[in-house]
Amino acid sequence: MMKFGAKLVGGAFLGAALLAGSALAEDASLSLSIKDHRFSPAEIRAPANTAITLTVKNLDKTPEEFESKPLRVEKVIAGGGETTVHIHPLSPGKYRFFGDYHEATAEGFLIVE
Ligand SMILES: [Cu+2]
Repeated sequence: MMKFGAKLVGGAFLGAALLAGSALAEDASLSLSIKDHRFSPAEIRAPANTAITLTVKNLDKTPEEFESKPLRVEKVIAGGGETTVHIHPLSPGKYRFFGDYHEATAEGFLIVE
């Protein structure tokens, strides 16, 4: 009985240590701008299995909505404003995003590799 208890405590301690370790891992920081209703750069790259902090600056005077279905993001950015998008660790792939208010021109891809 005691032996089992000790094992359980040890396991919980290891779990907590692993959680602390992953929380300390560096996020990948990316940034892009919107200008004339286009993303610049229109392709951004990030490492797989890494949390991403993406800063989106809207250099236009009109608002834009940064949206991505595969990334499950939908965020309005005021004209001249910026926002930060937190993206969970991803598998390798090509993830599309777009400006919902100017979808004809505002399109880009996050390439995870
Ligand atoms: Cu939308």
